[in-house]
Amino acid sequence: KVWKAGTRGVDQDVSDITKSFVNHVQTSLARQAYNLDDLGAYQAAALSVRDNLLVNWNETQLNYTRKAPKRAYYLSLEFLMGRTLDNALLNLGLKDKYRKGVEQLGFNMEDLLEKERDAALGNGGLGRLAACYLDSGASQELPLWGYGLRYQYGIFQQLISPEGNQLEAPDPWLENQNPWELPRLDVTYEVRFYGQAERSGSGNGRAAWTGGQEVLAVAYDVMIPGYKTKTTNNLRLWESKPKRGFDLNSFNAGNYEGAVESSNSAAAITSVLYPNDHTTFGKELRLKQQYFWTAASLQDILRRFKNVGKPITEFPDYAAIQLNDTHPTLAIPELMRILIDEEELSWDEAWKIVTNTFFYTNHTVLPEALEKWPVPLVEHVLPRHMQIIYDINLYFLQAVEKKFPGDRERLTRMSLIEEGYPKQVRMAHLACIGSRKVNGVAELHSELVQTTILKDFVEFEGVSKFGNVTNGVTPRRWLDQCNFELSDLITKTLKLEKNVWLKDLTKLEGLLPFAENKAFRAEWAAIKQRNKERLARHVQTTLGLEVRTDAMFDVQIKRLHEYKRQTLNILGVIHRYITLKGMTPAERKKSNRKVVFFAGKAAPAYYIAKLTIRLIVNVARVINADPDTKDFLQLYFLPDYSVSLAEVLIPASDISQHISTAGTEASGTSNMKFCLNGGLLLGTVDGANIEIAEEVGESNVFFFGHLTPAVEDLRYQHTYHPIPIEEKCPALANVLNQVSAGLFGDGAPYEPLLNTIRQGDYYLITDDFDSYIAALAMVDEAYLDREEWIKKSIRTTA
Ligand code: 26M
Repeated sequence: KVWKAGTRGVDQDVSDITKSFVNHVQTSLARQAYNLDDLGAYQAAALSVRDNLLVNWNETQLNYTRKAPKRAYYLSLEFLMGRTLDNALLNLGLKDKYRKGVEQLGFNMEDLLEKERDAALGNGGLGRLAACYLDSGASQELPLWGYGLRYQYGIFQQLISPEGNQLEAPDPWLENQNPWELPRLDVTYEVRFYGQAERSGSGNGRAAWTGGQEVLAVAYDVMIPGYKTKTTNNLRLWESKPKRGFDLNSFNAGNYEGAVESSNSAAAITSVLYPNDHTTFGKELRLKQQYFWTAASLQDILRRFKNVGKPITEFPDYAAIQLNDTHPTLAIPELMRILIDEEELSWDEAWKIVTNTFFYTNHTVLPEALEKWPVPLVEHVLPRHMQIIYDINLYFLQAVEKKFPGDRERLTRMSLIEEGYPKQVRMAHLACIGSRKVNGVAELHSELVQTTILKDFVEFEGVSKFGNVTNGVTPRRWLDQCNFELSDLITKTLKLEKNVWLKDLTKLEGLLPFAENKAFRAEWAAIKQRNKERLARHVQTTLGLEVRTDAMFDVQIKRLHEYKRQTLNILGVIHRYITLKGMTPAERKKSNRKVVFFAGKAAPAYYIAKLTIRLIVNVARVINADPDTKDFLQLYFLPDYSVSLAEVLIPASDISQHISTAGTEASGTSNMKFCLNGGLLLGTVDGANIEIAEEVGESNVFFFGHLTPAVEDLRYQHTYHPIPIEEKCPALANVLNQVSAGLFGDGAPYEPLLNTIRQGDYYLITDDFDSYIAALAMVDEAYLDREEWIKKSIRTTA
C-alpha cells in the first residue's frame, strides 16, 4: 500500500462540474453547448471525469516510483472492460453530482451512459476475469498493472439473419475517439520477428538473433480507478506500427506495393481480437500477437525495474508476472533470451530468475483448448526462442530421467515437444515448468488440473507448487452499479457504509435474519420486479418485442459451446412446450409462467454452436406466436451479448442456468454475479457452482446430473455399449423427433446438431436429460411458493 488506507479521491461541487463540462465542449470537442447531442454530452462528461482520474493516476504512479514496491503484472490477451463512465463515477463517488450537473445543462444521465460503446477486447469469462481483477487490484490499493493489446476491432458484433443464423460484423470500437485511453507515443519498443539465430559457439549457450522484420510497439494507457480510493492503476495496451513509415528502398525502386507491404503487416498484428475460445489453430498472426505483446511488456517491466537500481538477480523481488492462461507463455523463453543473450547471465542464473517471476493460471482442461504451436512455425517466426525451448526441454527431461530412471513413457508424456507431423510445442507444459506457482480457478478444476493434464508434473515437482484460486467478480460493477436499488436496500439494512460492505462481502451475511422479515421481503421482491421491467423495456426498445414481466425469468447467457450445453436447455424448452400443448386450458392456468432468455456468441467457425443459435431462434418464433401457450412460455434469443447487456439481464433473473457436463466448466463467473443479485442457480455439480452451494446451502441451489467421476465411464459406455435413445430416454427421443419432423420449420438443417446427441453424445445430454427435466419441475414448484422463493433469493445474496 502506498497511500494512507482509504484516502478519498476528489472534492468537486456541481458548479465545478458544469464548468468543466462546458469547457470540454468548447475546447476539447470544439462544439457549442447549446446544440449538443447526447453523444457529444457523453464525450464532454467523460473528458471531465477523466481529468479527475488523471490527477489520481499521476499521483499513484509517482508514489509507486518513489516507494518502489514489489509490483504485480497481469498479462492477458483479453480485457473485457465494458463501459467506463458509470464505473468511474461510482468509484470516484461523483455520480450524484454529475447527474445534477448534466441535468442542469438539460441532459439525462442514463441517456448519456447509454451512448458509450463497450470496450469488448475479450471473448468471455477469461477476459472479464482480467477486468474484474484490475478493478479489485486498484480498490485494494495494490501496485498492479495489466498488459494487453489494443485491438482495432474487438469481439465481432453478432447479428441474427431472418433464418436465425449468426452473422458477424466488425466492431470498430475506436471509431469515435476513446476518452479513456492516453496515447504514449514516447513509450515505444522494438520487437523482432523471423531472421536468423546464430549460436555463439563458445558453449555458453548464447546466441545472436538478427535480421527479419522489426516492428514498433506503442503504449496506450487506460486508467483503472479503485473504489473510493485515490489509487488509480494502469492498463497498458500495445499497438503495433511499422518501425519506419515504409521501406524507402523499395519505394525508390518503384515498388510501391512492396514498400507499404511491411507497414501493412506491422499494423496487422494488433488489428483484431481472435474470436475463439476453447479452440486453437496454428495461425501465424496469432503467434505474432502473442510474441509482440509479451516482448513489449517484458521490455517495459525490465526498464522500470532497472530504474530502481538493483542487481538483476533481485528482479523477482520487484516483479511478479501472472500469466492469464498459456497465451503469454512466450514470456518465459523471451525472459531467458534477454537474461542470457543481452544481460549475459549463465543459464542457471537466468532460469532461477525466470522460475521465481512467473505464475501460471490455467482456465480449462478441455483437450482441444490446450495450446500447441507447430515447431516449424515457431522456428520460422522466432528462431531464437525455438532454440531456447529445446534447451529448456533438454535440461528438464534430464532432471526427470534422474528422478524416474528408465521411464521413457513418462519422458514422452512430459516433454515440451509433442511428437508428430509436425512436432508441436505444448504451451501448458512450458508455462508450468517456467512458473513458481500454478493455479486452477475453482476447487474442482484445480483438482482436475493436478490429476489429469499436469499429473506427471505434480509427481515430479511436488504438490506444493500447485494450488487453487477460485475466481471472483467485482461487486462494485456487478451489484452496486448494475443494481443500485438492491445495493441501496442492502446498505440501509446492514446499517453499514456502502464502501465497507462493497469491499468486504462477508458483511452480506448480516442480511440473513431479514429473510424472515415480511416487509423486507416485499421490498426485495419489488426491486427484482422493477429489474424485470427494466429488462423488458430494454428488449422493447432494442428488438421491438413484448416481454411479459409477470413470469419467472430464466436466463442462460454465455459463449455458445457444446460443453456448456445450451442444447440441453433448448431441448428442455421444447419439452415444456410439448407438455403445455398437451394440457387442457384449465391445467395450463395452474402452471408456472416462464420467460426463457438466451444470449451468447458462437465462434465464427463453430458450426454446431451456430446451429444451436438457429434452433433457439426458430423455436422462439413458433412458441411466442402460439396462442395456446404464449401466456405461459416465452422464449428470447437476445443478439450481441456484451458486458452492458449482462448488466441489464443479471439483476432481472429469477433463475439462471450453469449446466455444463460435470468437470468441463473450470469455474464460471456469471454464476457468482447472479447470486450476488438474488438470482438462484440451476446447475450441474461443476466449477464454482459447488463452492457457491457450500456457501448458500444446497437447499437454495437446484443441482442435477451426473458427477465428474462418472463422466469417463459414461463416455466409454456410449462408445462400446450404445443404447438406442428411444430406450434410454424416451422423452428426449420424442423432442428430437419433433424437431426432425418440422415442428419448428424444416428439420433437415438441424440434423447435424441432433446427430451429435444421437451418436456419440460426448457431452452426455442423453444421460442428464431426465434429471434436468426433474430439476426444472422442482424449480417450478419452488417458485409457486413465492414467499419461500424470496427467502431463498435473500439467502443466496447473503
Ligand atoms: C485460443 C486460441 C486462439 C484464440 C483464442 C483462444 C482462447 C481465448 C480465450 C482460448 C481460451 C479462451 O478463454 C477460455 C475461457 O474463457 N475460459 C474460462 O475462464 C473463466 C475464467 O477463469 C472460467 O470461469 C470459465 O469456466 C472458463 O471456461
